[in-house]
Amino acid sequence: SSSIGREEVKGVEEVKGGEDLAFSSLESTSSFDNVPTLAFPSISTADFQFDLEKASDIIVEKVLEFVTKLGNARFVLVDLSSGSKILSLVRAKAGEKNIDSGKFLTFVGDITRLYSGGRLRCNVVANAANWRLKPGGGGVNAAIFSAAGPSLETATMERAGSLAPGKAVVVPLPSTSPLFCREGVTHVIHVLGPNMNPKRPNFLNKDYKKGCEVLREAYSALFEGFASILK
Ligand code: AR6
Repeated sequence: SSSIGREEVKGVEEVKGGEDLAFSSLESTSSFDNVPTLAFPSISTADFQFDLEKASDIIVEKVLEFVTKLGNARFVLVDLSSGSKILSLVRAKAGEKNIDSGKFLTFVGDITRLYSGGRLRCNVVANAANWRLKPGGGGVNAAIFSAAGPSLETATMERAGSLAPGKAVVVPLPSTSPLFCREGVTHVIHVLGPNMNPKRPNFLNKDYKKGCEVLREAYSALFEGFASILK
């Protein structure tokens, strides 16, 4: 809805981070802050080298499935740069499918600074994790573990010691974590996507039949994890 200053692109809204847009007006739309919102990165499409066209199809398919299942919850696909190819592919495909633009948005910004840097409240954040569920390794995993502080690693290890491809684990964030106090994130959901990078474990060696299966499974596990928090 243009009344709250967001840009509509074929039914899907792209909201840019930073302070230069009229996005702060969202704060004053009363019910908005309380809408359960999952922010998620595009799983597997950077370090794990998954094909962007195939990944964008799967993201749109899975969001479509869960947007209807989850009632008033919102889904936000996040990437760092406004030139993000995955964001534009997903926006175009979501527009074609007429996904409710109030329930699915794309957002340009750092997923660890959605509220402080972009005035976007997301109570749940997904992480494109590694199988050891350990900090570091670059990408969004390194950013989330670093922004959340050491308590995320402790809380994660209490829930799971490792993760198989296609699986997700929901981790309640201790209220002392900066990601909780500063950004309002109450849960991190770690997801392990399919890996097409020969230098990483569980390499699928161009097997996109298996790869697509595992990516679908990963998004289902992620969105079901989000649903379990809402209950
Ligand atoms: N905020 C928002 N999006 C981000 C951020 C951020 N701070 N950082 C990266 N992205 P990747 P993968 C986007 O490589 O392909 C790690 O080493 C990025 O542009 O983080 O699943 C883990 O330890 C891309 O669109 O995840 C694993 O070993 C998306 O997040 C491995 O990488 C995912 O990119 C997982 O690789």
